[in-house]
Amino acid sequence: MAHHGFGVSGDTDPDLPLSPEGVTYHVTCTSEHLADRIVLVGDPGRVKLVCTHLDAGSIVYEAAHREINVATGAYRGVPVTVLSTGMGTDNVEIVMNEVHILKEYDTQRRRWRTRVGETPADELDVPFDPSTVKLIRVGTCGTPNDDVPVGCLVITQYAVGMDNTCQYYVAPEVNATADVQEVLAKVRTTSLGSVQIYATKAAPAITQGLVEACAALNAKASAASPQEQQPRAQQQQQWYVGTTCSGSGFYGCQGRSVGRFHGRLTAPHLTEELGDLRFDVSEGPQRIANIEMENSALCYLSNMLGYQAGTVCVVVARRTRTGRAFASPAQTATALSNAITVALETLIAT
Ligand code: R1P
Ligand code: URA
Repeated sequence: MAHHGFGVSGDTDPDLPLSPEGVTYHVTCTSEHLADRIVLVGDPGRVKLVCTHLDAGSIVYEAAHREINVATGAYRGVPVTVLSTGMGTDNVEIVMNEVHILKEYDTQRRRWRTRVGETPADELDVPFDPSTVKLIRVGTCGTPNDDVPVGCLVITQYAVGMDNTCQYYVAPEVNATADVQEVLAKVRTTSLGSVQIYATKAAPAITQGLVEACAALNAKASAASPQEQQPRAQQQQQWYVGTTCSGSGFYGCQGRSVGRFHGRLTAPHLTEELGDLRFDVSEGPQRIANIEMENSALCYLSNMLGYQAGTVCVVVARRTRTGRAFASPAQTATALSNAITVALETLIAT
């Protein structure tokens, strides 16, 4: 396990906290150990689970600090880093800033790298292509959508931030498009009109890659001979593409009123209102598919940086007008294993 060297030399920049060895303050690794392809998970314990899907014996680096566990190995020979964010968009903000530092700050020369299309500072300055950074979140979520059962995988196309984390960053360009404005305007018609909200979009290539990987997973399961005992994780997997809402909490922020909080929420009918929305975007009619706690900041900040990001989540809670259910541990485990497979396949295909 790696450890911090902070405070050793006493010359750490408080606005760019890097140890003398180039280790960032929260994500405990150097640039060398952060692959371009990154799987993000909320639960720190899920890092080990994702690692079981990587090539045997491929883990070259592991570290842990607070809720952020890091492991770097390979999937089908391609380097991949698995990183936990912990719960919430505020943690994603920390991770995204430190991924940005590790990818684009030259710690030896103490300067930011130029990007492709910009004039290099000198012959040692190799221009960086931000689109090579690909991040896919593999999470769990609830759904307000009566078309979506528990155990289904939700693939994000549009993103709504019900948190305020990104109000501190100037909006990425995609947010000004008619499609994203359509999503935002409709969501503002709900109780969220009194809360600061924002909308953005996942990287289209990641959304498409996840859809194709789900189709390939099911084709592989269908092709297996009936006599062949199919592992549970290879049975047909349902998936759904839609808009993901991210809350800054799990309970009142997602319309759950518990005990003495009952009757004291500003948006008590949030799930019904979100479940009723219909968007008219370029890809066709679209609905809110799920509610979780990290995707909005991942997509917003990645769009600002030119990185490609998206999310696939297992639906564990169904809270719709027509039904309520919670997934069994077995349903969750099967779908999570499939979500990890489709995320890894997408990362190496795009
Ligand atoms: C809440 O239980 C947590 O689960 C979901 C939410 O986004 C939140 O982080 O995602 P993860 O399973 O990735 O943590
Ligand atoms: N995670 C969430 O954030 N919400 C749910 O309802 C389930 C999982």
